[in-house]
Amino acid sequence: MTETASDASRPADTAGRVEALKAEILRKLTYSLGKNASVAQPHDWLTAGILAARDHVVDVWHRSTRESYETGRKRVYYLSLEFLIGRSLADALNNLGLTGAMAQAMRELGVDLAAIETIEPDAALGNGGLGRLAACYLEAMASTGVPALGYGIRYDHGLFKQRIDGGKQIEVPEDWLSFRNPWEFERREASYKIGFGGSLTATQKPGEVFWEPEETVFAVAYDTPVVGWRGRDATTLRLWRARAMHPLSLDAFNQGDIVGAVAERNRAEAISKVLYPNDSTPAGQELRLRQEFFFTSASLQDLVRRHYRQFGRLDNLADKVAIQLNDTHPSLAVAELMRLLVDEHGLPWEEAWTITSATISYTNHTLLPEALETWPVALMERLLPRHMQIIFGINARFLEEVRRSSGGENVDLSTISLIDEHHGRRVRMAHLAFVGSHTVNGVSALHSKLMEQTVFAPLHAIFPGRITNVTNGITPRRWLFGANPGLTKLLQEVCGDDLTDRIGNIRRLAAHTGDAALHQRLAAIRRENKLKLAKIIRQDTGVTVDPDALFDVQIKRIHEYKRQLLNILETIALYDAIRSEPYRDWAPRVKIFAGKAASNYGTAKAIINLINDVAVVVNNDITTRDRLKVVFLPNYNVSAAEVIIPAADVSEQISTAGMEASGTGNMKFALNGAITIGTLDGANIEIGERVGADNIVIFGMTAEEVEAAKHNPRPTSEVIAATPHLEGVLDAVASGAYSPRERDRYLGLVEGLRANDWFMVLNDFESYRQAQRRIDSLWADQGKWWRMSVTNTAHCGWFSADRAIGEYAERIWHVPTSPDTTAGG
Ligand code: 4GP
Repeated sequence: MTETASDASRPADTAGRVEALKAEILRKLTYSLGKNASVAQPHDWLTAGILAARDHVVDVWHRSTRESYETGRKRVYYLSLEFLIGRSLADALNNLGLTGAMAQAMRELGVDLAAIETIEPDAALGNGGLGRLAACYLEAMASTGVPALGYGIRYDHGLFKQRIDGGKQIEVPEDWLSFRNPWEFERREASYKIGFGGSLTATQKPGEVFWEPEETVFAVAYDTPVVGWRGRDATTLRLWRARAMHPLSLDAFNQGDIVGAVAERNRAEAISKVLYPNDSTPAGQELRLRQEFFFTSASLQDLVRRHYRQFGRLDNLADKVAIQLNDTHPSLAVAELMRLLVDEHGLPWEEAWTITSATISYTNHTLLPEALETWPVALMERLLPRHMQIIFGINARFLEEVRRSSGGENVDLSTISLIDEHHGRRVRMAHLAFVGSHTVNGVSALHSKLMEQTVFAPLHAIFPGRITNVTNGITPRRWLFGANPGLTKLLQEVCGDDLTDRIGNIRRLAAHTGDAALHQRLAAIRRENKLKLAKIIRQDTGVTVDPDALFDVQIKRIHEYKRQLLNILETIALYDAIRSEPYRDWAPRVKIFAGKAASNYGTAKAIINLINDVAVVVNNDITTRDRLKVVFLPNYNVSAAEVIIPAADVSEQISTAGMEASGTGNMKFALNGAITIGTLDGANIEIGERVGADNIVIFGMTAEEVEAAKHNPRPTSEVIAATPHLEGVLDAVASGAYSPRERDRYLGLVEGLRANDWFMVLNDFESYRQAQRRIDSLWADQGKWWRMSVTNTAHCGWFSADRAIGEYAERIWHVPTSPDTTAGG
């Protein structure tokens, strides 16, 4: 571990710091862990290091929370069912400016900091983009001085660990809490009752209802401080754990019913047991709804109580509180806030509604129909009777208002109703969130436009101006300064030391686009990063790859719309082409894939299998050995991304246009200097606008063309016949050329494609293949390649999460950010 950006620009009393840290670590080791240095294991050193770092974070945290409390500043509450945090130690040290001192302190104690950092569990309380975005935003709010709390669930088991066995994905439970979590603080006093089921009675007061739940569980808070850049501020991640009211029935136990004695406990604790995989079947749906209500109710009770304690009134809630719903999972917040205001605090409905809709805002992260949540009315009535009643109340008033103001013309009320009557009466959670929010945002310009034109078109017509766009952002602290210290150091040399405070200054790099000496240094840094990745590839897959080959990377959840299938089919075409013309000067390539498939998503799992099967054939073929390698790295997670992204030459962002809401991986790659091969989808478009059309490789159908093709599909046989190489590739896969021991393994996959090219894999194949050949010729001209790479880095500072948070703060939450830290580009 070397000195990082934050250390270097702070000439402090390093020696004194190192001594102090050493003493702190040893103290933690001795008195918190009860260990003597001579017998301490790596995990003991890690915990001692975390506890020592945590003390520094806590100092900042207390100051931040005290300040925001004393000044009565407006706070942001970010509700998210997912926080994909990853490891925290390196990030916290980096932000505190303690990386170098900690490394030195550990070294003097005989410990390698970099090595122990890699045994920190990778906290995976999320499935993918939406969860990682939440984690980036908490850090960015801490870095830009926005007082904030993130609310979520403290799952015992996060996203499963993935093993690859015989080419297939095997899911193994994740266990990040098994050896306690040294970052967190349990808050027994912050414990709330969460009710389910039961009966309703109207009280004397009009509109007020008394709800007597049939079942009650406790939500107990666990707080983790998140420190921002240079340790100026910290935000809080408050995660809820479910506990039973009566953990043990002694009666049952004494009668010998051992299982029955803990039944209530098991049922209650199941709520925070496991992260719910997305793309799931109806099985377990009730548990998912229980999770959603559990964390939403606990969070709202908590923030209302805090507000009331501080201000003694609720009419000013919207002035002091901004609630951001990260997708629809917490959209019961609309009904729960109404319930708290009307039933518990006795506010009249209309006033409660004004406060609710002035406080809440909602971010949409996907337009895929299967991901738009709806819940059966019958289930809601059974599990959350009062909330269902409130939702009916909101709906009735809303529809009445629309009917009145439109004079009954031109509005099909069934399209805007919160209840979908077509599919057995279901509550449309996105509509609930939309109607209950003052602002609704998409996550890229295209996505926000499509929200207006498609899924939300009827609501948009009624509330024009409610939809806005905030293009996603990523924290440069983790994804550039932390993950790529070599590049950061060079960038500081060129753009100035204060680059880390003002990422916008990265544009200064643009003046050096053609500097050959700079190119060489960049190439050397990339090569180092590639060597590091190559080592991991060898360890995890046994495949040896050449760091001088082009590293072509696609890492993300495995999904048909993300089109890993398109990538691997094109890889097969390339493999065939190299074999038929082995004498040609092929650019050596390593195709790197990583990602997890939802456990019940058969097609995604088949795609993983196919990639691995293709890898076996290609990697063992001596004719192509030096030109092409295919690698599937198991167990993709945040830490893996931190190593892979700085080593990438090409970033694959090849979703079917109109289907990837934004993407955030695309931003991380481009900022680190990889060249994007991508469709005109999500934030790719905005990356292209910033770096210029010559510095990104775009291919494929546009969102409009995809839409048109769906309505008027061209027969797939025609597409295949018109596309060179495609028939051969499909035949090879279907006939078992890559699965000789199970020849029909991919028959279904290929037949599916031939039957319906919903994701435009066949339609975009030729365009993608040509784009890849364009990549080949660009790579052949290294001067040009590095000019492109420099241009990407120089113009992607805009994708900083600080810019995104600045936009949320100004346009949605109406809270100030610290002027000296907002970094745009
Ligand atoms: C993801 C979107 O698929 C991705 O395009 C976007 O960048 C990310 O949210 C953050 O906005 N959606 C999810 C999900 O992760 O579960 O719907």
